[in-house]
Amino acid sequence: MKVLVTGFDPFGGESINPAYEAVKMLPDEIAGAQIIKREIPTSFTRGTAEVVRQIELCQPDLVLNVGQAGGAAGLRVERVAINLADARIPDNDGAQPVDEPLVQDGAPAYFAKLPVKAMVRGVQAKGYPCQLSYTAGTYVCNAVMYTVLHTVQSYPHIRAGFVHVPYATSQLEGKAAGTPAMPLADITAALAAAIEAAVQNKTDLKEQMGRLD
Ligand code: PCA
Repeated sequence: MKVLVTGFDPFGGESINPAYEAVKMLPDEIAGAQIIKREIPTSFTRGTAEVVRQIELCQPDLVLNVGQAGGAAGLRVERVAINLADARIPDNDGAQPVDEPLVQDGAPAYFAKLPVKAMVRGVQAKGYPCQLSYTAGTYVCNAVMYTVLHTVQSYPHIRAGFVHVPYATSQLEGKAAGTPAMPLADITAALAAAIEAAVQNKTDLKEQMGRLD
């Protein structure tokens, strides 16, 4: 089994992106699956095009895209991607789309094709903070998640989804006191636990993980 794992390049003035830093440090094999690691640009156009190119090139069985969610206290396994770009800051190409669909006449949203609850529990079982999330935002991460889920409509055997990771501790300098972060080694280990759960669980857990907000 082949797993394509991507991480974004730095954006928004940061000098690293903990997503790609952690992806880079993943082992080459998790739960018997081969891990293929790629960096993708934080760009609405180039990031989405590159991930589709990598899917066609690598022919993976499972795709997990990973991005930074600054301010998150732990990992966030994303359940939903929406057909909307509304950028609070320009991407790495200077593009700042407002209220634009990602795919003209595309489905309003897609659900992750991964056992998201099993992934949350898998990460928590290793002692790392992790939550199920019902929005991946409206920036490049959501765009990549939506594009991948749209693309795999034509490859029904490919399972796919997205995980957001918090700031690495090394990024905290100059940020407000109390900004949450995790050591990069912990982000990497937590990500590996999420991948292990995704590889090992073909169906999701049937347990309540809903939210009221
Ligand atoms: N995080 C951004 C885009 C790239 C990344 O790592 C996001 O959450 O949209």
